[in-house]
This record gives sequence, C-alpha cells and structure tokens, in this order.
Amino acid sequence: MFRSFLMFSFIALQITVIALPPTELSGSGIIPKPVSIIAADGIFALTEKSNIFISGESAELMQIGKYLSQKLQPSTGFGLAVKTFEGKPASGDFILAISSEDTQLGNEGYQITITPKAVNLIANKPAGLFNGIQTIRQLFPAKIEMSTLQQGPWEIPAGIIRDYPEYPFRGVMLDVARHFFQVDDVKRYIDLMASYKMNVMHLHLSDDQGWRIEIKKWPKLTSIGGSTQVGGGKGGFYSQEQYSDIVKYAAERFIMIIPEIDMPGHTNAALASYPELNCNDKATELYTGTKVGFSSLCTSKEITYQFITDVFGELAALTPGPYLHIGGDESHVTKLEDYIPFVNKVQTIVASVGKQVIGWDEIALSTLKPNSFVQFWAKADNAIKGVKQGAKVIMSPAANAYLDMKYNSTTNLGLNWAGYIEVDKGYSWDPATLVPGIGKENILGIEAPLWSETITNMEELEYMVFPRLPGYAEIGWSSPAVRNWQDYKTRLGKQNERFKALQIDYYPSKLVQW
Ligand code: TNX
Repeated sequence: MFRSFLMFSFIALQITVIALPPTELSGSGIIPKPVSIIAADGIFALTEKSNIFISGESAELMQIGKYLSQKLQPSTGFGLAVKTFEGKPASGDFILAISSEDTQLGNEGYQITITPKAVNLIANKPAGLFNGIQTIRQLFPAKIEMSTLQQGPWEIPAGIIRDYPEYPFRGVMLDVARHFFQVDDVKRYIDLMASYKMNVMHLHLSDDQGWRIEIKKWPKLTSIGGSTQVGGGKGGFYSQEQYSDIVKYAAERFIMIIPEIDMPGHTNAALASYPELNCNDKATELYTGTKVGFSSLCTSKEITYQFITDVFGELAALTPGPYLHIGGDESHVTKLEDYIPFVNKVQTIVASVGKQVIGWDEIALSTLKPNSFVQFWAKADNAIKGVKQGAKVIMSPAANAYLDMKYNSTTNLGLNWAGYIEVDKGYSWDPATLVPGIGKENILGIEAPLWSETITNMEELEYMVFPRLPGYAEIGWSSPAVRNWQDYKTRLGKQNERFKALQIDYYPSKLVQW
C-alpha cells in the first residue's frame, strides 16, 4: 500500500516536471518577431545521427555550419558533422543553402522550412543564414542553450518561417572608456546581441577618463591615458591585436564594429597624455570623476589635425567596416565658431583614410559630407538639421534607448538624467514616428548605448542590458505593424528560461510574467 502510494506520487511528479514540447509551430516565443510563421503537420527531431549540409564548397558556409554545430553541441551532446550537400538529406538533417531566387529576403532575411525529415534554411546571403540559425535556436527548448549535457527530445514542430529586417542597422554601443571591459566580456556581449539578430557594435574607445585603443604613433595615449578609469581603478586598453581579434570575432557573427574616438570634447585622457594637444602646451591631470563637457582638443593647432590623421589612419587600417565615429557631443568648452570648422576638417580626414563619418547629433551644426551619418541622442533640432542636409540618422533617443538609464527609482545602477526606462517604455516607440520630420526614409537604424559611468563589470552590464536589449532588437528588426507591448511581453516572459540557460543576470521587471 505504502509502496503503491510512493509509486503514484512518483508518477505524478514525473508528469508535472516534464514540460511537453509544443506540437504545433507557433513560434510564439521568438524575439524579434518574424515576418510570418505558418504551421504544418509533423515534428522534426534532432538526433545524434543528424548532419548539417551546406550548399557548395565555401569557407564561409562551412564556418556558419560549424557555428550551428558548436551551438548545439554542449547541451545535446551531439557532434553534428558539417558536410557539403550531395544527394538527398537523411532524416534529421539541417540544410543551409544560399539561393538568390527570393529577392524579398534581401541581404539579411531567410526562410526556414521545417518538415519531419529536415530543417531547410535558405537565404540570399550568409548573413541571412546566420540570422536563420538564431531563430532555429529559439525554436528548440530553452535548455538547448545550456553549457552542460541535457536530456532531449530536441524537437521542432513543422512549418515555414519567412523573415527579414525592417532596418539594416541594429546596434548597441558599449562605453569601455569610463570603465574598461576585457576582450572576453566584449565577446560575450557580441554573442548575446547576435542571438537577437543585432548586427552593429559601436565601441566608445576614448573619453575624459580613459583611452582604450593602442595607437602605435602615439604610445602615451594608452600608457598614460589608458592607466585609469572612473573611480580610480587601473583601467586598461586593447592592443591592436586584441582589437583585431574583437573585429574578427564580431565579423564571424555578422556584426560590424564601429570604433569611436570622441572629439573635440571628451578628450581629457589624450590631453593628459600629450601636452602639445593643449592650447597652453600643458598636460592636464588624469580624471576619474563623471562630469562631462570640460575638455577640448586645441582646435587651432596644426598638431591636433596631425594627431587625428594618425589615430584615424591606424584605426581605419584595423577596421573593415565603412564607418569611423568621431563623437562630437557635449563640446561645451569649444566655441561654436571653432567647433564647426573642426568637424568639417575631421570629416575630410576621415574621408582621406577611406571611411565615412558617424557623429552624435551635434555634428549636424557643421556642413555634413553627403555620406556622413548623424546619431540622434538628445536634440531633435540637431538631427533634423542633419536630415535637411540629406544625412541619414541612427536613432538612439536617450529617453527611450539608453541602456544606462535606471529602470525606476529603486534601480541601484545607472543614471536618470533622461528619465527612467522601464521595459515597456524601452519597447514602446517607433523610430519612424518619434521625431516629427524624421521618417523611415531618413533612418539607417537604431542603436542602444550603454554608458559605463556606474557600470563596472559584466554582471552589472547584463542587469542593465537585459531584458531591454531584445526589445531594441525587435524595434530594429520587426515591422511596427506586428509589434505591440501586450504580445511582446508574453514572448519576453518566455525568454526567461533562455536567460537562465545562458546565465544572464537580468532585471526581473514586475511588468513581465517570467
Ligand atoms: C551623455 S550620450 C553623453 C555621455 C554620457 C551619457 C550618460 C552622449 C553623446 N554623451 O558622455 O556618458 O550622457 O548617460
């Protein structure tokens, strides 16, 4: 009797702990929301016999196939082989194919056809395949993301998903100047953003408190300027090899790195390293506080432009992407009559090293080159001045998209000068209607910056970035026609298990049922 009672409770327990996999493809948890999902009959099962077939001999496709294999390996324990496609796939295979027939998919879109036999992923370009893999990851149970061996089954209900982005530019910015972040931290951030199909990482590499990139012609920038950070810690910098390693790691995940050297303001670390960059030829003291707007390069000196040419020359050589970010914000101690010609000259220097300029919205006060971009953060008037000059805008409105703004008055980390950004506020805006006079045709995309005055390590970074980042990813990827908070918050709540599997320290907002 006692034994059968035990048996009974054992069975009951088993029933409650086994979450049955879904039998119909709803894609209900996917972030960013795909363009269309159509369910079909049947279920695909990944097994230890599954292979990954790629269409044609290509190092890039091989690398994407291996990326998928490596993502699935730790939790499933399967070592999926990546093979060049020949003949028919067997049951349980993935097929990754480039096909240029479906032009609607563009450079980053994809289509996934899931049948009981195979998962067939097609795209026009490798980036599309990479994005499709991010969707496939979310179609499996969340424990697929665990770093230790888990029990299957590893199933996906059949159906077809078609998907492509609203904007080509979907970014984050990380301020490694106020507090320095090691290469491995940056790589983890890259992996996390890639899983939500974001494709740009802007690195804020210099500010008053620190210079974080080795420049061979100006070595004191890092030996002196990189030696501290906010609060007086030891700071740090990336050697050119380390920076290139980040660029390569990002590129393998179809993410472009945009390096920023902020100028003429936010330059105390450089001014402390080289006296000649100051109008009075005296080096400033290193600075470890959090004030802004007190420093300026000497705009009237020839050496200043030689310095900028050298710095951007070396950075351009290390950066395959087309952009160099010149900052340009909060130059409160640079007179406007000096600021405007300065920005004009810097645009010419950037062009001379073969790159295009991005700058914070203040740069629109100058005469923009036809291929310069304005990053809207604070003043709509500035951004509109940029649009009137024909420039495209990157939308980073501080009151909606700043990852360093507190969630609410009880958040310990972060700042609140642009207000609080709860998860719903971060999600519920449309870049194309936020600022009258800036429409979709004027917008390159969106970027969510994390300034690090108060953010000292990865745990703190993740708490501010999650769970807001998937929302910014969705704003950049999904059409406003399919976006609304009620639907989104249900999908976000379901990401909970994925955050846990990936060991993300997120803020469990009360607005979301986790
Ligand atoms: C304004 S946003 C700044 C940064 C600060 C940030 C803090 C921008 C272009 N400039 O220097 O770190 O506020 O939120």
